[in-house]
Parts: sequence; structure tokens; C-alpha cells
Amino acid sequence: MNTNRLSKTLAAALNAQMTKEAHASQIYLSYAAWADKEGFGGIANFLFRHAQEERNHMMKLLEYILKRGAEVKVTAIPAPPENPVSVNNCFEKVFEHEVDNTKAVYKLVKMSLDEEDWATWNFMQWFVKEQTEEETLAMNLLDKIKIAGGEKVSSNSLYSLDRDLETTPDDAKAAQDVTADNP
Ligand code: OFO
Repeated sequence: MNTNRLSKTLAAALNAQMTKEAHASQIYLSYAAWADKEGFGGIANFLFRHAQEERNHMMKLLEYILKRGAEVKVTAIPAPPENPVSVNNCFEKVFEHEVDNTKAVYKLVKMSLDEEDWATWNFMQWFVKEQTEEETLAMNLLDKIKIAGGEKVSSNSLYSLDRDLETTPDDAKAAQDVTADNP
């Protein structure tokens, strides 16, 4: 008896997204290694933690495909892009990457809506929320570096930024969780 509950198209798209999350993890890993080599231990720590988060996203997709009775296809992961050329550029690249991943997540939501696969649609809502948070986090990083002078950031500001990021939490607060008492 065939117990597969995913269409061929959705199974392929979910598998592709699983690889995309693994790719995201490699991107953060490579930027973290770059930051560490440049002497920014705090920024590296933040990015290493994030590489792990992306790997968790990959696992969520893998687990979902299996739970729906479809086949998981583990494939090669594309190489990460070139290293950043500055801290400012690093945060810009992070932001661009997150926006790109959001687009991929939205495509999956649309596909599941078109197929009326409500289980997948429901599952993907977690990723929609996560992407909103990750875009916010990346925007916050860009704001910080902008305030510190963007490409012209001084070494003093870079020093504090680096220290700051060592303890920056992995998740930004979602707008849904805000109240007037706790903005
Ligand atoms: Fe998987 O959330 Fe970022 O890319």
C-alpha cells in the first residue's frame, strides 16, 4: 500500500528546500570562519550559532518529508559564495541571503495552497515566521553597522560591535509577541 502523502512536485520542492537550508548553514559557516580569521571572534560566534540554526531547519524539512511517507533525497550542497570584503558587506550578504530564502519559503507556501495540501501549508507557516524573524535580525545588524559608520566604521566601533554580537540572542522578537507593556 502506498502511504506517501506528498505529491511528487511538493516532495521535490521540499527536498530542494532541505538542501537550501543546508546551503544556508554552509554560508553562515564560511562567513563565520572569515570573521574569525579577520579577528572578529564575537561576530564569528554569532554566525557559527546561526549556521547551527540553519542545520536545524534542514532537519525539520527532512523529518517532515519522512513523516509524510515520501522519500528524502540528500544531495550535494552548492558551495557558499565568495567571502565578504568587510563587516558591512558581511551583514549585507546575510540580509540578501535571508530575503532569498524567504522567497523560496513563500513559493512552497503557494504550492501547498494551490494543491490544497493543508498539512504542508501548516508546516510551512513555521518557516514563514522564522524568516520574518531572521530578516529582522539581519536588518538589526545592518542598522547597527550603519550607526557605527557603515563602510567607514572605526576600529573602536567594530570592537564594541564584535563584543556585542558575542551575546546577541539568536532570535529577534516577533512583532506578534510584542505588547504595550513589553515593546
Ligand atoms: Fe533557514 O532560515 Fe535563514 O536562511
